[in-house]
Amino acid sequence: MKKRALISVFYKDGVLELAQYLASKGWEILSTGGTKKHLADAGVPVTDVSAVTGFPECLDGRVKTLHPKIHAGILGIRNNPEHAKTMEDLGVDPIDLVCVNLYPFFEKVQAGLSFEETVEFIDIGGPTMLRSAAKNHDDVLVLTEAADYAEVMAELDAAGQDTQKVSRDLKRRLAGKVFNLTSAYDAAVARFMLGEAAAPASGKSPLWPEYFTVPYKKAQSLRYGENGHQQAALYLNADSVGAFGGMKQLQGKELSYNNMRDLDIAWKAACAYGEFMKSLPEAFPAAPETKAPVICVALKHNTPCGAALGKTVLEAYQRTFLVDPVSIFGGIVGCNTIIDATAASEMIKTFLEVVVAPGFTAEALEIFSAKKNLRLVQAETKPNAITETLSVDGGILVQERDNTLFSDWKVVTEKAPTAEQAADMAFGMTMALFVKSNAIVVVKDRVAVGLAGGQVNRIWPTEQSLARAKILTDAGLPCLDGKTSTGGAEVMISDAFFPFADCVEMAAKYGIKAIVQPGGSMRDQESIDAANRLGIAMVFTGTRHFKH
Ligand code: 93A
Repeated sequence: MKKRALISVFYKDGVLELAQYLASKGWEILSTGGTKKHLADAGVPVTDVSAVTGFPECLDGRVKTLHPKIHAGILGIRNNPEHAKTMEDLGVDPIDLVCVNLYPFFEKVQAGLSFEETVEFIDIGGPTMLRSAAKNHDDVLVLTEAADYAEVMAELDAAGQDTQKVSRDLKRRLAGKVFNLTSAYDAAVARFMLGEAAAPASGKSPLWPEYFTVPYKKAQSLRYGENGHQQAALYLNADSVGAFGGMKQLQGKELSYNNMRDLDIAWKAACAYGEFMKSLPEAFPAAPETKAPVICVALKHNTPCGAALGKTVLEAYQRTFLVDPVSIFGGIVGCNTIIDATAASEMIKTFLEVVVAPGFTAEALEIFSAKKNLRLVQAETKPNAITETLSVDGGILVQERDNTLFSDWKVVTEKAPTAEQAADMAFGMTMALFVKSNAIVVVKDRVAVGLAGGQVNRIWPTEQSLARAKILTDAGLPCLDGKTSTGGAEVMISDAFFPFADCVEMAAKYGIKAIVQPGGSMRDQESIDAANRLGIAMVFTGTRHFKH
C-alpha cells in the first residue's frame, strides 16, 4: 500500500523540500488548508485531510484533523492483526509519517495580544497528532522541527522507504522530542492562564505557588559548569518570558555557566534600585533619588563587590570601581543605562569578564572591540520573574521573589535620619538584597563603601564593612556634588535584625550616625537603647532580606 504522510505546519520552512522528496518516492501527502495550498502551489500533489475524514475543516479551523480516521490511521499498530482488521473494517488507512509544528503560542504570549486573541493560538489538533504519532513511534515517523527533515530523508533512503526499518534510535529520539515540546507548550499555556505571563509586571500572582509550572526548554549547551569537569546547559522558560531570554551577546567569548549566574544578579541589581524607588513607604523622609539616576554594580562570585549611583555612567562606574579595585578584576559589571564612550574607555582599563547594560553607543562598541574576550551583553528585558527556584536533592524549592524593599518605615530612636541619610539607606538596602547573609552595607553619598556578607554571624561582616568603609572614606570620596569628601560614612544597613547591641556599639566607634534594619529581634530594645545612648538614628523596615 502507498505510504502516507500527514503534513500540517505553521512554519513552512523546509517543508516543501520534504514533501517533494516524499512525493518523488511515491508517498501520498495529506495536508491541512494553509499547508496544502503552500505545497500545491509549488506543484506537489496533495490530498486534503477533509477528503480523508469526510468532514470539512470548520469552526475557524479549530477542527481540522481531530477525527478518528486520522487518529486511528496514526495509532493503529501495524503488526497487530486485530488492529489491522479493525482498521480495514472501519475503512482507515495507515498514516506512516506525521510532520507538524504548532501554532506559535510561545511567541504570541509575549506579543501583547488580548487574552482572547492569545487563546486562539493554543494548538489542539497539532499536539494531538504529535502525541498519537509519538506513542506509535515504532510504526510512525514524527517530525516537529525542520532541523530533523534531512536526517529523516536520509534514513528513509537507506531503509528503502520502509518506516519499519528506520532505526529505533532515531524513532525514539523524534518521539521523545514530541513530549518535550508538548509538555513545554502546555506548561507555557498553564503559566499564561494562571497569570504569570499575563501580568509579569504586577509581581504577584494570586495563584502562585500552588500551581508552579516548569516550562523549560533547552536553550544552549554550555562548555562546562561551575568547574571544568561538570557538564552544563542553559534552560529557559519555554515562552521566553523573563530577562534572561532577552539577553543578546554582542561581543566576546561564549558566556560560561558562572558568567550567566553573575550576569543574572548584576542585571537584577542594576534594575532593582529604580524599581524599588517607585514604591517607597509614605513615611520615607526623602524624595526618590533623581540627582544620580545611573547605577553601576560590580559582581564577583555572585556577590556585589562595588556599587554606586552617579549622574553619568562614567561617574557611577568610577565610584563603583573605587569601592574595591582589587575584586573587580575579572568581575562582571551591570549598569541600568546605555554605556557611552567615556565609560567604555574607563572600563577597558581593567580586566572585566562581562558588561551588561540596556545598550551601548556605537562609539562604546568600537572602544570595547579592542578587548576581544570581554563579553558585552545587551539586556532587552527587565527582570520579571515572580518566582525563584533552587535545586535540592530530588526536587526544587520554589519561592516568591524578594519583592518588598520596605514594608514599613519606623523611626525607633530619639533621633530621626536626615533626608540625605534616608536616601543612602534606600540605596544600601537595595544592594543588601543581593549580598549573602549576614549582609552589612555601609553607604556614603550613594556609594556602597562597605559591602560584606556570607558570614555565619553578624559581627564579622559588620567589622569588615565598617573597616573597609573607613579606609575608603579616609582616602577621600568623590561626591555627587563634584567635591571630595574626607568625612566618614554615616549610614549602615543590615539585611536582618541585630540579635544583640554589639553591632550598634561597633558602628558608633566608626562614626555611624544612622542605621536601618528590619527589626524583629527579641532584644530589639537593647539595640534601640544603645543607639539612643550613642546618638544614632535607627529605622526599622519590617522586612527581612536573608539571602542564604
Ligand atoms: O485549531 S487546531 O487546534 N485544530 C486542528 O484540528 C488542527 N489540526 C492541525 N489546529 C490544528 N492544526 C494546526 O494547524 C497544526 O498544528 C499546524 O500548526 C497548523 C497548520 O495549519 P495550516 O496547514 O492550515 O496552515
